[in-house]
Amino acid sequence: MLSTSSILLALVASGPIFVTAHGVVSQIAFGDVLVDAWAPYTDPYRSPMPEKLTREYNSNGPIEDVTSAAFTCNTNGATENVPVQTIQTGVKAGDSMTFYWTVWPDSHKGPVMTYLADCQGDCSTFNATGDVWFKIDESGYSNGVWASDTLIQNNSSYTTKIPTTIASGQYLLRHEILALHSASSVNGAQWYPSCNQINVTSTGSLKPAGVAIPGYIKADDPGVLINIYTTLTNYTIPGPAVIEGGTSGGSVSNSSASTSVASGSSVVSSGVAAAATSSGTQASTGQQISSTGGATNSSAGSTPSGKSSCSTRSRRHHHGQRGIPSREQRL
Ligand SMILES: [Cu+2]
Repeated sequence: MLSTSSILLALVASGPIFVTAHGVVSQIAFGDVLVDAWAPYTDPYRSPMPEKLTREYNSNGPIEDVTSAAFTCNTNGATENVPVQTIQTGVKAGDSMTFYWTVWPDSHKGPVMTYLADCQGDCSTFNATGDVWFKIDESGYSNGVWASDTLIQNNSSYTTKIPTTIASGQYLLRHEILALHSASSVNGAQWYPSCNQINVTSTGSLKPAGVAIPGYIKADDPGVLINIYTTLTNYTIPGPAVIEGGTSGGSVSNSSASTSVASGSSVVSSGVAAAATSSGTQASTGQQISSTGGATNSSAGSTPSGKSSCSTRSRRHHHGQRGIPSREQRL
C-alpha cells in the first residue's frame, strides 16, 4: 500500500515535468479504426515485442541533422528506417486520419507536415531512399498561431486525410512536427518524424513526383533556420509543395474541427483500454473506436505510451546529456 501511494505521489509530482518533455505519436485513427503506434519506451521491452505499423525508433527526442539517415523515419540506433515486416494497416483514401501525440510542450512551436512515399509494392522491403516522398498535408503559422499550438488545443492531435487523388497501393506515411524554439542556430531546429506502413485503397490514379528525405531539405532553409522570437510576418513551411488533392492545415482550421476534437476525445478514451489489452496483433485490424467519450488532455497524456515517452531519458536528452552515441558517431 505504501509503495503504491508513493508511486502515485511520484506520478503526480512529476506531472509538470511531463509537459516539458518531447513527444511521439502514440496512436493513429484511420476513419473509425484506431491503431497503436510504436511506443519507444515500452514496446522494445515487451515479450513478445509487439509489431506495429510504425517503423521502430528508440527515442522521443528530436532529429537535428537533416542530412542524417535518421531524418527519414526517426532514429533506431545503428540502423535507421528498418521496415516493419508484416504490418500494413488498411486505409481508405478520403477518410479522416488523426495522429494522437503524447502531451506536446507549448514551447515546441512549429509546423506540422505529413508525407507519403509509394512503396512500389511491399513496404516491408522498401527503404524509402531517393526521390520518393511527396507531401500530402502541411500546416504552418498564421495570425500568430503555430500549427503546434492548434495541435495542443485539439487534445494533442492532428487530423488530415489521405488524398483521394493518389493511386491504390502500399505507402509509407511520414508525419512530423518541426519544433523551432532553438532554430536560430544551424541544426537547432528539432524534427519529430515517424513512419507508418499503410495499404491505401483509392479511386485515384495520381503517382506524384517525390523528393528525397534526407536530401531535399537543407539546414539553412528559411523555415528551418529561423528566429521565431521576432515578429514574423510570414513563415515558409519546409519541404515541397503539397500535391494535388492534398490539404493545408489538415482539417483543424475548417468547420470539421469541432467534430474532430469530439471524436478525438473518445478515441483517446478507448485507446487506453486498447493499449492495455492489446498484445501486438492489433495493428493489422485496429481497434474499433468506441463513442464513450469523456477523455481530456490529461488523460491523453496518461495512456501507457504517453507516460513512458516522457521519461527521464528524454529529459536528460533535452538538456543535451544524451547517454547514447551521437548520430555522427554512429554513422
Ligand atoms: Cu523537446
